Amino acid sequence: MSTPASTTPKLHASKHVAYIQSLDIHKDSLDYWLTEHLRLSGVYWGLTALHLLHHPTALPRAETISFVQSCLHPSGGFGASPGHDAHLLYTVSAIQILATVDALDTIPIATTASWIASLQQPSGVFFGDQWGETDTRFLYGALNALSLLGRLDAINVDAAVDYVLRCRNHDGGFGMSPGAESHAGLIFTCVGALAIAGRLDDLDADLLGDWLCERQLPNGGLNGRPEKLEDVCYGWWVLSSLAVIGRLHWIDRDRLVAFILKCQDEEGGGFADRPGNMVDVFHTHFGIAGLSLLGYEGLDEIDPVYCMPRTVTKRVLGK
Ligand code: 3PZ
Ligand code: ZN
Repeated sequence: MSTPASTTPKLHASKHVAYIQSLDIHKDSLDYWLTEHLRLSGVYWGLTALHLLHHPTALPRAETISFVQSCLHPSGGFGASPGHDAHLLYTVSAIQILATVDALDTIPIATTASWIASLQQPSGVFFGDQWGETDTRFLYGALNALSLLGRLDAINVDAAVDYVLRCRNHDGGFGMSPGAESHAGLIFTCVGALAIAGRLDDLDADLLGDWLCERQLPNGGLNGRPEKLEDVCYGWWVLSSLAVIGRLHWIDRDRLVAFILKCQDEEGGGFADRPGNMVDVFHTHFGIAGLSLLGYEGLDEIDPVYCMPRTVTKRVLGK
């Protein structure tokens, strides 16, 4: 017998708020130091989840801003923690955090925008840092951050779009570079980049939508590519891409909601990648973001392109 209403747990919102707050309080714990290399992104994941849960001030705003400031380099880029090298991924997190708490005016916008722009290559793609690894994650991050700063004019947007379109495959998906296998996380970056550039018309939405829908497995969860296991974070990459191309209704909403809710730790709070595993702030953020996109009651609305609260992107971008 299948009766989802009786077997699906509720969202334990206050447990998740307490879990995220606890990450910031136990600064002497081992976990805190293990995540030092991704701290600034961790703050973005935690803060965004708290906003969606209607607890925007559960992390103190002034401390959040001064932590972001402490990760700033003279170059204009940001590192994961104070003293770490600047990298595009953490620079994007810094800008997303400051946009969310309405404090973009606390950083040298022109310097940061030129640092990001300096990472663009003639092919249109971006390096993540001065060491020269490229992929579409960095390209999406650059467009995301520069659009929030109002400085898309600092880069060659058409070249970036051309590069994204070269990463498209015959199955309708996208890979990390031209010719690479389709992967849901990279599809999110390519679809997001095209959305920010205003070039979604260049997509075959039906073909891509079919590939994305095929990611749903019998237990309701979504995987990132064929033959792989389901994972809460892939729920987000697939779902947000479907939302951006206007095909969110193509997946089985109720079964995905049930899968995500089963990944909660009902006692300690937080979400894991799949039921029964250890929770972390990354999957907590993407679990709540996925539920928000699915219209789960009591959550603030998320912007599928920026993965930030819709109220924030409306305020910053004016749309
Ligand atoms: C996780 N990173 O490279 S990571 C990340 N993964 O920094 C953060 N789903 O071992 C946390 N897997 C947990 N807190 C996992 C971020 C990865 C994604 C790994 C993962 C997620 C399944 C195996 C890459 C945006 C930014 C970065 C990524 C994706 C999207 C890890 C392993 C890798 C990483 C961190 C911890 C626990 C948390
Ligand atoms: Zn995951």
